[in-house]
Amino acid sequence: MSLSKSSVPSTDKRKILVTCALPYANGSIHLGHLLEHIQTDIWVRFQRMRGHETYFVCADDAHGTPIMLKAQELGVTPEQMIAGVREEHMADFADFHISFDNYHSTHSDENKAFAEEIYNRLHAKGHIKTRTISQLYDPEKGMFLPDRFVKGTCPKCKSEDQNGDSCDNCGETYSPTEVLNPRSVVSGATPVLRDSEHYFFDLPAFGDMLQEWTRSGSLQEEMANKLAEWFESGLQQWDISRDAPYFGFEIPNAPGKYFYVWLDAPIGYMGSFKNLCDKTGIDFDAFWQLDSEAELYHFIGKDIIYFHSLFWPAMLEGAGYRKPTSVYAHGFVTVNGAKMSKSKGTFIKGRTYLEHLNPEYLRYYYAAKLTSRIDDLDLNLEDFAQRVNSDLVGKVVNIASRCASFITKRFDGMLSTNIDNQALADEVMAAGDSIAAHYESRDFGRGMREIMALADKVNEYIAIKEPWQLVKDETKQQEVQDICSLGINMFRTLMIYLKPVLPVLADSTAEFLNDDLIWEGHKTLLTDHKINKFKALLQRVDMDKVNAMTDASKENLLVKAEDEKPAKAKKKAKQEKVVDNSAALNDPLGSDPISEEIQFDDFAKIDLRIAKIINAEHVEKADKLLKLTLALDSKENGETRQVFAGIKSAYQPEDLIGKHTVMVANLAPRKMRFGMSEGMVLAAGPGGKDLWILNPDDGAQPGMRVK
Ligand code: NOT
Ligand code: ZN
Repeated sequence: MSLSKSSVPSTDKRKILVTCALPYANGSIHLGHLLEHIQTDIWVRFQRMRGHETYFVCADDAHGTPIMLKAQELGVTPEQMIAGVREEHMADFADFHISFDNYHSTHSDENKAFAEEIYNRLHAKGHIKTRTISQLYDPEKGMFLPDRFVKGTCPKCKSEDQNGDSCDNCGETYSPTEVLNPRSVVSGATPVLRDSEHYFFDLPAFGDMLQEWTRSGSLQEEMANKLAEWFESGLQQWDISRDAPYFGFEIPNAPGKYFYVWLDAPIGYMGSFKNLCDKTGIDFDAFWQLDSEAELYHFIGKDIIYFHSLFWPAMLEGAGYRKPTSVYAHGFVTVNGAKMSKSKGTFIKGRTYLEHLNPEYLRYYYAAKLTSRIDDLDLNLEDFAQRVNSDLVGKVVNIASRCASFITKRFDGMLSTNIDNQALADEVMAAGDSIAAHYESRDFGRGMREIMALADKVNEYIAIKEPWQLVKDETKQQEVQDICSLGINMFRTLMIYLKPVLPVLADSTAEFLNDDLIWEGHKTLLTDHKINKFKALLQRVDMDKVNAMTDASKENLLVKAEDEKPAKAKKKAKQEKVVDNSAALNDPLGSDPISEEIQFDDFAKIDLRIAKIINAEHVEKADKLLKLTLALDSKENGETRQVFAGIKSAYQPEDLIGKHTVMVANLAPRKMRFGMSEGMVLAAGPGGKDLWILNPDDGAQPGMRVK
């Protein structure tokens, strides 16, 4: 199918289904996700404005080992965790004005039904193979370990504490079985090799079909090139099963085997759309059946091209469904020229952004820099402020603010019947087709430049005419009304063009102009038409707020060095932490009534347990500290920890023995002047003599998780 649809007149009604990649249900939405969601939303809003039947669906990607383990860590069920995260994601997207028709979850009945159906069809056609493979297994936790859950010494440079699949120090990539002194990140146990039968999808059987699909002209050039490379190096069978325990869907007739998260993730597009169809009566089959005339587009990041351009079309083909019309990949977001960094405060969560800045600034900045290619996009924060201020406030909104007050005060809000400069009006109105073509081809940057060039012309026209001078001359009143009316009209046309990018500004403009800013409106002018009183439409970006946002995003200044050279830097950060935390320990309650805000993620990392104080002693030369021995469970000879706690002002050691306390069980051990401290004790109260920990009869049992 050809994609040069820009020539298709907007009256030729298309059926279009659009998706964004599904965010994982165990992390927050950040500015990287938002590039994709904003890009897609702009495209979708444009299509809707042009009158096409367009649906935009997404979902949380809820399955897999990391999500299962994270829920365990939090002491909640995976279902509870993914429900909470989905709420958070939906609120973030809504606040960036992402206009989904549906936001579902891959852990849904619809998705289960489609995953089973597609698998069964592939199986029936002989596209599923089984084979026994050997993998690292955590004997303590009783589970197979994905690569990223194995750590150990790099087989090449011998640097310690490296990931199971690659070394941060020398860059070598390897298989987790090659790692020296491997250990499970989950339990710390030494993994063992264990055999298990796995299910594979026979991707090579679809080689010819995929090559043809790639050549159909519907893919970005860079993507087609990437695919050509993959074809050349040969397609491999794809491992689609994982052994229990796994959070996902069990494979039909394969007890204890689950679909790998990436199998049911793309199927989640269908699941979310089906859920929408069932709620609204849209015809699902019209979009997914083999001979469907509807268009299907997936917007994704460049890191997941393989899944969407090989596995996914092959699965659809094998199961008798239509294939995507196209897959559109974008690059990554960098901030100030570098990878987003937690220590620099440039790993910015959507929510943190929203707490400081207007979402439409970001929508515009991304639009202004987006192309149809897969290049990375740099969010340079100075440039961001400057560009938004100069284009949106200085050029576009400025037209309205220069003209509106004359119309309101002198002409009772009426736009004149006369067009002062037809040539200018024609030029601005005629640009609609070319701007539409840029939207259609996702060349938003070119579209924005064209709009701003028109705004410059309109501003020039107003500057030359100087209505603020003419107004002083009683004989020139009609001229003033004509000039300002044309200005207001041109502002309206530009806002029609910008509406897919700036839906809220467009709404307030619509209210100001008594006009609904439909796309076709760009071909007409408002004459003899009443407008409302002008109110400030958009504030300038304040650089102080931008800085406040990056400050709020700085996770921990002490780990600053981490971005530079991982292995060494981490050690340095640990040493610094010793100094920092011992101070906190001596003053366990701190003096600040409100401490620095942390995100849910930070909180989720803290493992709080009830521990029993089995011994407590004075520490020589320490005036605030007691040395405690804590039992982490009620077993004889169970795990114990030595912790120095600053609670001497409230308790004699002998009074503490036998009492219970809440402790942070996963705090990295810190070397203190008096010895190692292997955790932190939590007590409540204003300090001094008034500090409380738990009595054994408070009901909490050692080992219990708190939260
Ligand atoms: N959760 C994945 C990610 O990389 C995206 C899944 C997109 C859906 O964040 N699927 N496919 N194919
Ligand atoms: Zn190495």
